[in-house]
Amino acid sequence: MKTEAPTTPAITQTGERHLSFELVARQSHIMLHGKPASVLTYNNSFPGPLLELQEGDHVSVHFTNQLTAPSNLHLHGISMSPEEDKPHQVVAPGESLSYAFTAQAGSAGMYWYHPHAHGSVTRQLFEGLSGPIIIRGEADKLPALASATEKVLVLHDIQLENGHVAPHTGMDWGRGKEGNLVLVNGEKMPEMQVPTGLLRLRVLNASSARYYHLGIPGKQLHVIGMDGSFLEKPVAKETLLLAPGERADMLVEAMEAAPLALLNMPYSRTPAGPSTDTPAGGAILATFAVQGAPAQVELPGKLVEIPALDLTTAAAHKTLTFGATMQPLQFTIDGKTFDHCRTDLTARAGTLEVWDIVNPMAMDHPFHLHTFPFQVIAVNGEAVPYRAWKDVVNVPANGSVRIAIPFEGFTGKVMYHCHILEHEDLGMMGNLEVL
Ligand SMILES: [Cu+2]
Repeated sequence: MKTEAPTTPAITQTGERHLSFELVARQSHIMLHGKPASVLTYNNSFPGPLLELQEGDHVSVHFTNQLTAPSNLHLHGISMSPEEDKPHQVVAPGESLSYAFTAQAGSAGMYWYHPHAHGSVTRQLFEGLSGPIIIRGEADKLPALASATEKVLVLHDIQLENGHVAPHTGMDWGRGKEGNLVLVNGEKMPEMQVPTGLLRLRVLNASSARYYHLGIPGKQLHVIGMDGSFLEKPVAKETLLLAPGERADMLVEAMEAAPLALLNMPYSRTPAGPSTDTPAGGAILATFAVQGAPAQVELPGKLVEIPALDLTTAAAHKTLTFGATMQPLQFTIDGKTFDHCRTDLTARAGTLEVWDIVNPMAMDHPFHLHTFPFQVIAVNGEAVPYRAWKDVVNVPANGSVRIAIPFEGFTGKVMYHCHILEHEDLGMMGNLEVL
């Protein structure tokens, strides 16, 4: 990343770190892919600056809205009190608001921040507002990871017309707009110099609707983390699908000085809709110029312990069903569009719940829950063979996903919604109250 957010660190006598970050949202005139562009930024940076934390840190993020419209800040995936997440509260132009949390033990992973003012999330994010957060923990100190070359990759597509961000068409609101300019850390197809050895790629899908189907020809992706946790041990994959809002932490064995290309492979998230713009052989997202003498690489073994959840102890079993209406175009969960004041679901603090999220539509929808990380148990009835703490899960078209959620640590009202932001703004969101 090019920039880091201005921080005010303070270390207390007990050795605890208190970090305070400043983020200012504003319209900025920057260069994108060699052309002047008027976009929205945090701290004049596209994407926003990396907030780098350690488990145990006490963090406060001071947000100032210098846009001409209401906005706010959501610290996506962070397990924090609903009273501090406060996505229902908007910040008027010229006003500020602070968000505080403690980076919990076991929360080492990748997170991000973006606006969450209902009705204007899509456009504010599509026009540029997003930034990455990384929390580091004990597993980051394992020799294999400490010696790896780490690259943080923020994937954010955009579309420019005469130096301004192109508007949404009617079809964009239904399908989710995919910008024709796919940027990695604000650059089109950047080339990064890396030494031979293990390459650690930490990828954030900060796009409003575009899916990325990641692959590196000739290499396996050794996935070591997803969203808000490490996996217990690396899981080798040929390709990995990253829905909007999801993050992946992957190791690549770069033993020799030979270039590597990170590709976006074709994937159809709307079987009934128009095909995507990705060519059959994939589109290059970024390249890595690997340099140096041939290196021996060793993948890490055990990373962390993720508890297996005993589903027989679940206090409740809920089913959530996605839907839509055409006139007017709205998206629904359990037949309802979002109502700020309504409580759609309740859960008891200290209990485990199992949710089946059912998608009868001919289009994928990524499901996101605030504050409470969950484990994905099964996708389309097929058990997931590894454990991770997730906050976004893709629910395939005409499919379903089973998740298990321990409601630990906090009470209050939190949101759940589709992370295709057009759908969220058009109603595909609900309120859960944990009592
Ligand atoms: Cu959706």
